[in-house]
Amino acid sequence: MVMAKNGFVFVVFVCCLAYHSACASQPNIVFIMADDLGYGDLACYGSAVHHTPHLDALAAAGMRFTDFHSSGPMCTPTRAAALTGLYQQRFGSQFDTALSGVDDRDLGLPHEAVTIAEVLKPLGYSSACFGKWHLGYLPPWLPTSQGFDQFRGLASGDGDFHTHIDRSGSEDWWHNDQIEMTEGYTTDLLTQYSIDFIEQHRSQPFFLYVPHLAIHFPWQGPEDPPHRRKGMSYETDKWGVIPNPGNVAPHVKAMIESLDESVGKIVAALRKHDLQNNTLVIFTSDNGGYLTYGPNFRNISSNGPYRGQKTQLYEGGHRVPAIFTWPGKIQPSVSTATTHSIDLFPTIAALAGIETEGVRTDGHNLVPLLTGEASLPERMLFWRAHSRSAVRSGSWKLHRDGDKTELYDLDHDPGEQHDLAAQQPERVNRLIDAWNEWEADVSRSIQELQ
Ligand SMILES: [Ca+2]
Repeated sequence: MVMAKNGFVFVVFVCCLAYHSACASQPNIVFIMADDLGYGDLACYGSAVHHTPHLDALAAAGMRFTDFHSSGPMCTPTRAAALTGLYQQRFGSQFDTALSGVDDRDLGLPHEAVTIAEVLKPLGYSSACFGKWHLGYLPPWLPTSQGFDQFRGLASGDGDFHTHIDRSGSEDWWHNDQIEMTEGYTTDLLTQYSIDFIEQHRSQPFFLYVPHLAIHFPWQGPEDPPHRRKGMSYETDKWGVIPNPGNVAPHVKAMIESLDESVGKIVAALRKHDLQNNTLVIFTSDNGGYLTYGPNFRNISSNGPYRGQKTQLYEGGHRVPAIFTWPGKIQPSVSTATTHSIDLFPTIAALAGIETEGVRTDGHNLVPLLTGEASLPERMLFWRAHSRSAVRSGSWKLHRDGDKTELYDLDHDPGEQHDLAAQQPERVNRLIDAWNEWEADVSRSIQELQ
């Protein structure tokens, strides 16, 4: 199968024999992505504040990663990478950051991009996206134009959890390509859609993508009040009703515990229909958490021992929780393998029966790692957020911002406190050369798209 659009060629080889033999055992995929959830926000990742029994149980039953990274430090970049298996920079520099609800309403993930939903469709998978898209604001940039059979949720980066009004004051609750305003708390609505979808599709392979809005602002737990009204702009008032901005934590705690309940209900739905042994559940976050926001908001999220926060390329901006659970196939364990959002596409594609060699991806198929058959080969990983960039090689991480460079040895300095750049100029130069090579490569992809 060759999927080619405007010269951006993506080739998927589906071995007929492999496809037919895989049909009977094609696993379901449930991919749940939290929003802005920090490395230290779950009890199973060290939180002493949040009660997350369902996610802790999911982690205890599967493989919990301690060195998993989002492809960007913000929402849009990681979503583009996770769904395509490619560095988002291949789609243009606008994917270095979040698509804006003011300036980017006529943009979206290019239709030339091949998403995991598009690849799974010819293999007989039903697919749904229930949650926050943030890869386009309006048709034709919504999930149903990127291979998903169904979409319910919000297109923008943030909507009121009760009124579903986006930051610009527009209604933002969609059913496929139409606005369909619906009453209910966002996390609960997405959970119910997911449960219904599992029940309706229990007899065929499915791909369920649940990009929760929690715990992105507006910081509203289920019991917090609605805030936004249609027709008002919230560009300068986008955080919700926070009586004590110096302590956002109680609102975030309610959001996290609601998210945890959602995961518990989705897993329970799989169990109810006896699907748990034929379903891979993936849980991760699209970027690290905010510790502070602007001059006022404090005590928001936790990135554990890691430096920095959302929007930054220190570890706190992109090292995130990641849990892969598949009873009988993945043994309960903790993995220190360095893994990344771009690995999700090739992993899911491999499980669906697609020949790994035919998948154009920047990531690695994690199936051998998940099943204990093989470790991952060494590789470098790259991040770019406009002028700031980072490269990871083994335990070494180089940061650049203009002429400024910083070098850290994460094995001995996970908090990125001791800059070794001046002491190791040769290593710095090697990593800069590698990064330049990577940037030249992803820039060629942009030209192919034009
Ligand atoms: Ca985010």
